[in-house]
Amino acid sequence: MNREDMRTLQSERLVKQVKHVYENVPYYRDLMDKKGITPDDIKGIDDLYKLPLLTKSDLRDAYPYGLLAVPVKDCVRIQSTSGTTGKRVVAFYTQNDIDLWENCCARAIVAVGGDENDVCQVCYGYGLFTGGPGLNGGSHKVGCLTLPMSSGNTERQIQFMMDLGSTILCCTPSYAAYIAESLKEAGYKPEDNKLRVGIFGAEPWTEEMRHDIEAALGIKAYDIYGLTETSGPGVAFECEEQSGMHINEDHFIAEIIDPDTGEVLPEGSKGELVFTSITKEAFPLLRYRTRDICVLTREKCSCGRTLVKMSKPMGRSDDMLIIRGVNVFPSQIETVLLKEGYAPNYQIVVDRVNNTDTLDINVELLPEQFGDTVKETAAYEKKLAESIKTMLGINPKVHLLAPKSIARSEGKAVRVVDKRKLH
Ligand code: DLL
Repeated sequence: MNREDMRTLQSERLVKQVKHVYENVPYYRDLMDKKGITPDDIKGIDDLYKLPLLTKSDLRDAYPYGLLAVPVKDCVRIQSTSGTTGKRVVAFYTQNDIDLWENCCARAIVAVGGDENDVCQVCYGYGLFTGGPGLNGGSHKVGCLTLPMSSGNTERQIQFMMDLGSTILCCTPSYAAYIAESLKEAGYKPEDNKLRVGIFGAEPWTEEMRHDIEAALGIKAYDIYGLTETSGPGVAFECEEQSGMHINEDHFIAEIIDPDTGEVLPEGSKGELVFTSITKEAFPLLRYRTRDICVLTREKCSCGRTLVKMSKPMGRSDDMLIIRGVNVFPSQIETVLLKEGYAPNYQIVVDRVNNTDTLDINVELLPEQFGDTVKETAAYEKKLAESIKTMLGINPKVHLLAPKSIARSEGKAVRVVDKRKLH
């Protein structure tokens, strides 16, 4: 579709969507009223900037049903974010929303040459996380033979992959690297598997990591992007050119804003990505701040698609970390520490060793806690690690340290040391 036709389509859908939201979501209507805007002010895409921005904290305030735009009886599913904060983000879907979402994922599979002859092994997590259900649905729509593996149990992944001749692998890039390593350990060479392509996303990964995975599995590795709030994976996907992800603009209008002022930045600027869902019925977020920092480009793509492309996310405008595919806020770790009776003197160290994220948490003991035997300290470390695992869903290594052993900062405390070279 040429640019003009796409803008016309987006404008029509936007006008309709703003009315739908204004009439059915009191929370957003209040925000619009506070800005003095009514649906009549939004005549097309050029008026988009007038609408209020939404953030994750709006989602928390309106939890769980406050942003729902249709009656619960019309919803058929929820999905939720990979992190486990007290209040998780819960997204709702009508059957039509599910169909559109799966179509978006199907586009990602078709863009890497997938068709009904493929055997598509989906090892993103299933359940509340959107990765498994999204790519599972997309794979069905394309007509691939779908292996709904979910993540984990790598031995079984390998057995099915080899026995059934999987040609497409869908998982996080870290899990792809782990599968590759396990295949090698089991004595397989890259040419022994039938895999052709991988569709990897849900976390940041580098070009170096892409090359490593491609070589280790003998495949082409493609990026896929999305977030629970906008339905899940498939908001954007890479094509054969492997240089940025095409955004499904007929469903999501993308803007780049200055994260400090909220102002819309000119095309080609680096800033925070904002999405407006123009086709979703149940959970249609308008101008939702993703906190992902990236650049949009409209340069002609050799694949022939005219959809705008987003760069790989280059970081976040908040402090969220993505560790082994799971969204983690340092404040979640702090909450556990305080609950368990530790002082908030800690440092979170994240690294990537052999393409797998590691999470180490250094925690200072209070003077009165210090002095226990090595055995006792090890038991405390284990207990704390378990509490943190319950909160985050991933296993950390906890190190209890002597009082005052973590360097104090003169400015903001350095809570997070991210040694991964992701950007
Ligand atoms: O991670 C959805 C997804 C599943 C995407 C499977 C791709 C594949 P959330 O758990 O809500 O949803 O996390 C969304 O993850 O705001 C980004 O910060 C990050 N993210 C997602 N895809 C990528 C990617 C899913 N390809 C958050 N590269 C987003 C870098 C990504 N970061």
